[in-house]
Amino acid sequence: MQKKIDLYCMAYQDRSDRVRWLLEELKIPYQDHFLKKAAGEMDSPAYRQLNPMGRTPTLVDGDIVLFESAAICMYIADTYGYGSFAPKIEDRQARADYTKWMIWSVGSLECVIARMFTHVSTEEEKKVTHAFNKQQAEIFKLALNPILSKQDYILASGFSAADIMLATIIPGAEEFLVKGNPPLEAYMARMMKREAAVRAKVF
Ligand SMILES: N[C@@H](CCC(=O)N[C@@H](CS)C(=O)NCC(=O)O)C(=O)O
Repeated sequence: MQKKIDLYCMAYQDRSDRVRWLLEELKIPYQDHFLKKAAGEMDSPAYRQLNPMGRTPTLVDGDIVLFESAAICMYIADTYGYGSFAPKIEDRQARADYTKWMIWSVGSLECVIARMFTHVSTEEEKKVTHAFNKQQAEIFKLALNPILSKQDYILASGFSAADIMLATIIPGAEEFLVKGNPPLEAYMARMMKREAAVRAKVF
């Protein structure tokens, strides 16, 4: 029997959500390990061996130890879902698009969404941040809307780990990016209905 994968996390809806969802899609046995930051469990020498920064998620699959959620998802998709959840290298256009969206989800989308929640201490800051959020959402729409208006998934080849990355990150900008934007409302509704996402308690 395949040894269970160990997934270290803080809660269901932290950045381990995307990893858990992908594991559920692929029906791979895994064990959650919920770490209590306040109790110092992310600072223990044993955990710091796995993740020197003391952050989550971290994945242990036999001799493979990985942190960084997009990297973990790429590893799982290539190892257990190659050709379906990750396009094959020889499918050059699909693989290039897949890599682009996997990196974009964290490198362009999530880091800006994280910024949307800072600089809100004063009324003046809130105004500036609100304008920033609206402006950034319009830029994201330029990338996402043309594709999601014509197809159900971000890749023409079908559902992939890239959809899991996007659908776990996009809700962070719900008010600016999803609400009143039909292609993304429909996309998120499709994603939220996936049985594996429900089992992984993503939404
Ligand atoms: N870019 C990293 C972010 C990792 C991260 O910041 N994780 C959060 C939980 S979602 C964390 O560990 N926070 C605890 C802390 O910063 O001390 C990834 O995608 O895995």
